[in-house]
Amino acid sequence: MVKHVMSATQASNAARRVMQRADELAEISETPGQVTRVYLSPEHLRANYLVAGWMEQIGMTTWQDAVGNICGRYEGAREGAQAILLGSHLDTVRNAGRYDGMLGVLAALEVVSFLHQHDIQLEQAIEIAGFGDEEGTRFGITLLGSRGITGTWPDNWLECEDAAGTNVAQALVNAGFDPSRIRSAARSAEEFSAYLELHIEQGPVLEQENLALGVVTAINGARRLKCSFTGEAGHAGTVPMMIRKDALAAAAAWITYVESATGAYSPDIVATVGTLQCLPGAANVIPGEIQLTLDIRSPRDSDLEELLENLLSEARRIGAQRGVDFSAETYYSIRATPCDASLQQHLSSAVTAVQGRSLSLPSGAGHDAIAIAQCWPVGMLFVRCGRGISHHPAESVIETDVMQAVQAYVQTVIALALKNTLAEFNDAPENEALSLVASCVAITAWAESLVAARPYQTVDRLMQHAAQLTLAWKSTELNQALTAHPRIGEKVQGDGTDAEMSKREQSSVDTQNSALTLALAQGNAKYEAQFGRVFLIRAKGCSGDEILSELHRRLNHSPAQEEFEALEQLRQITLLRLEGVFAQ
Ligand code: 2AL
Repeated sequence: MVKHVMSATQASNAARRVMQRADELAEISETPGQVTRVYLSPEHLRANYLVAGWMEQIGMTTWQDAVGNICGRYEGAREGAQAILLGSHLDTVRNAGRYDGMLGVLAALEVVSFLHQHDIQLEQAIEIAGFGDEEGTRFGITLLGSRGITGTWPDNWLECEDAAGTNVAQALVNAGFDPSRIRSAARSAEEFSAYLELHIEQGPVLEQENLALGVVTAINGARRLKCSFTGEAGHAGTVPMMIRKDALAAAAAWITYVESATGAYSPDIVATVGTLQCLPGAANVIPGEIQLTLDIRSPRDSDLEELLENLLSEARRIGAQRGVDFSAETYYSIRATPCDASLQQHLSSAVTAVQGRSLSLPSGAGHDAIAIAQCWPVGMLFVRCGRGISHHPAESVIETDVMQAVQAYVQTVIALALKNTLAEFNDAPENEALSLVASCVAITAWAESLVAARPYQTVDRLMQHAAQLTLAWKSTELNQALTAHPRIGEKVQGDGTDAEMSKREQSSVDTQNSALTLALAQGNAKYEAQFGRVFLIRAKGCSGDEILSELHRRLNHSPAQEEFEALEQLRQITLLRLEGVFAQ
């Protein structure tokens, strides 16, 4: 059975590559010595080009979509399979750090690199998106990349202007895109089963807990309110204390209440009075009016609403006690984005396996996952960053944390992408069960016997029975099976599952080495003249030269010896393919 765990050495190599690539991406900036990369800029396109190159090195097909996201696909065991989408963004704030967004894209590349290196094709495909805009640095509107994929760009976005007066439509044209085609970036619901995003925490919780990784429960919902306390201004020297209507004293009482009540409510809800203006603002005048803002955030909308109601009624109570009016108006509101429970569970078990325990925490910052959650279940993995600093050149992560992050990411993706194929095989109607194993070998009777003996308790039992059945094969079965095995060294034709499998198995002879191709063609011709059928060998894992020398060795066989050998090779190819179908 294929072993799908990333070793410490593999993870360490992957983490080193992630750090190097983050440095390489950081060089692509509009301001030398700083990192600033904004949507639809020449730097955005250069970053896309660089990332596409990395995607192609690990067997992904790539494309830049109609809103400027760079996308790659690593095919599953069946072409056109539903995919798990991994992603984050490649744009930055001005004078940014080098990990916010980029770390998620680079770690996703390491997940696919691991699959590619080990020739693992999962039940589901893996796609990676490097989103073009999450931060909203250029146009003041955010999540343009991820909302391109969900197809939810509001109509008026094309008219939004940057500081130089260039609108989104013109910027698209300048960067080589067609504003009338942005809808074509949208993906349909069935294309993805889930979205995962790895991101730096951008806060201090993991560092305090001395942990490299955490699992996000939800991206906080938020409200911002403009509040005012209106009392009565008066002479600071003449108005006695007992009859004052001091707006600042009321506000001060309320601010301390906001702090204590929020702290007591629950550990993951936060509220902040971040601005305060005192009118008329003179040393010798009793404050008549206070304008302030309240920012409140929670991973649960219901908690946010309950606490907010409590805070506002306390403000009114304090005001009433002091003869001061209180009013509040919401000017910004976003609902919480809960992460999918099952994705959280998958992430938590991978994190526990890697670092001994898992910690769940909400995200205080916004992410592409907010947009994606409108269409697909989302899960997020947080990586510790130094002192919680982000949106700043001092943003940092450590390589050993990235190592653990990549290990947990690989484990999660593989667990998600491997459906329980045995259960599916046991329960499927006969024709579906047949088609699941049909591509292993073109011997219908074998597949029928395998299906007839269902259910199997374990994959091992299924493999044992399948192997047993192959022992009955004779020359009739061999000749039947050969129809599905292209000659070694010839370009594999067709696009069915068996053709795909042959192509992968024979990848070592799919080469520009014309001497090898010629020698194989000559050997094949000789073999066919001698034995009357195509030369068959279990090609997976063999180099082109090894295959050629086996071909020459087997030309010395007697017909009976060679039939025995060819049947043995056919058994091996079949069982290897079957193992691939039921890999877990
Ligand atoms: C093949 C094939 O399709 N897969 C494999 O391992 N060998 N074909 C062949 N002629 O040996």
